[in-house]
Amino acid sequence: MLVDKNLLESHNADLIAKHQKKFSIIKEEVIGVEAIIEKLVAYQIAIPSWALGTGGTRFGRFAGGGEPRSLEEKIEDIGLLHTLNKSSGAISLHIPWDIPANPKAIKNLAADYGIKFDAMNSNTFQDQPNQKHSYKFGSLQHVNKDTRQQAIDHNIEVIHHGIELGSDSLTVWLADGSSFPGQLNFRNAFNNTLQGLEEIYKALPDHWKMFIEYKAFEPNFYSMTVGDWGQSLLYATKLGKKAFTLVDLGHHLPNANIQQIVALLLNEQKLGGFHFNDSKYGDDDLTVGSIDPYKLFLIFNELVEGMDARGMNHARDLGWMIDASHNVKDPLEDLLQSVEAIKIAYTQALLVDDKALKEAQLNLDTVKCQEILQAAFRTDVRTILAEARLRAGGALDPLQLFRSANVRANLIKARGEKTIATGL
Ligand code: LRH
Ligand code: MN
Repeated sequence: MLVDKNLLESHNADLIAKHQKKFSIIKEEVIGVEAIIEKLVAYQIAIPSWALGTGGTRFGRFAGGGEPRSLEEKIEDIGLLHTLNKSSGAISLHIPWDIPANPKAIKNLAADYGIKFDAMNSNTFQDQPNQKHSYKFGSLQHVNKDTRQQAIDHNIEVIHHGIELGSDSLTVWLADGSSFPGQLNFRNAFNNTLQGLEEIYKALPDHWKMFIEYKAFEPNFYSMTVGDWGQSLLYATKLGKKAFTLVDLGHHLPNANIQQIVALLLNEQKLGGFHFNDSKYGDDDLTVGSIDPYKLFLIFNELVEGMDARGMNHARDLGWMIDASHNVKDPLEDLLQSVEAIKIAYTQALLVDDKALKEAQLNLDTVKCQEILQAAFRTDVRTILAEARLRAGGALDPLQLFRSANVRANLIKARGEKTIATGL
């Protein structure tokens, strides 16, 4: 066990006095703090199985050591995150990077760590060894019917892996598109893709959801066949009630108003979930909240307002997943920071005085609207998160305990310097 119970308890014992002093102050200031803590304890974020090792770019990859060598070790690492922050209670697998050799054993191992299986991810953006048809020119959009059928069959295979593990959703992200004008017939690409998605949709068990993930560019740089929220919504609407859009924060053109997109997708009841990360330029897959935490807060403000307007359960009714890639940070420390940033933005959004905001909006009092929003954003809610963790049996300061327990050094001792995790 990388962080055992005694280590966690002595860590909390060292910090408890200072924490309780701070908590006694903020609970006087914040209205409904108990209800907020209840929501925080229930709010779990799925960790991507493909982001537990060091990522890289086409210019280089600098492995950090002690990376998981198997799906079992990936679940162990997520188990560690969950032990520390009691907020990482799910894993999102990517097939074929994480095909479970023994699904039953994997399911039991995950259960031992309190980990559930969130959305399954298919992969028709890489060619596997001995694959009959190449995805170089796309998958479901492909001009060749056999290539399209191969991609459909793969997605159905992914659903079967998910059924064995207890997952209840499939994320389809397609790298399909074109890189030069004239290369692609957009209408045929759309119609082929829709037809393929319809075949996959038919294979979904009744209670499953399908998430259509859109992306503005990369790896195609002229058009993407699921290029923005409108196209994803078009597919999801034509497919049926089990199909939804998936918003990856890094998949937008510069300055896109993601919070407005989220509000409208919720209004259409076609928002399925998120791939949280942050970015300055493109699909940078950086630590959540590391570049623009105000944007993240504004997105959660729309989420809380829109979900409450529809009586949705915050923890259960949308897919909450991280999708990041770590080039210069320790992958586990990066994920701890991302989970914290997501829960900070969620808590600040819960602090927004929605009644006063709606009144100010109706009074066209723009100044007051901003004051109400930023009062919530400028509230330091970290002590409320720490209290929620403490009540859930987690660490008061996960990152500090991760370091004081020498977790990375112990992982390197156990696994070696040069181990490479499957994934991005
Ligand atoms: C594409 C994407 C998609 C995954 C991949 C790992 O950029 O966001 O969600 O399949 O990253
Ligand atoms: Mn993604």
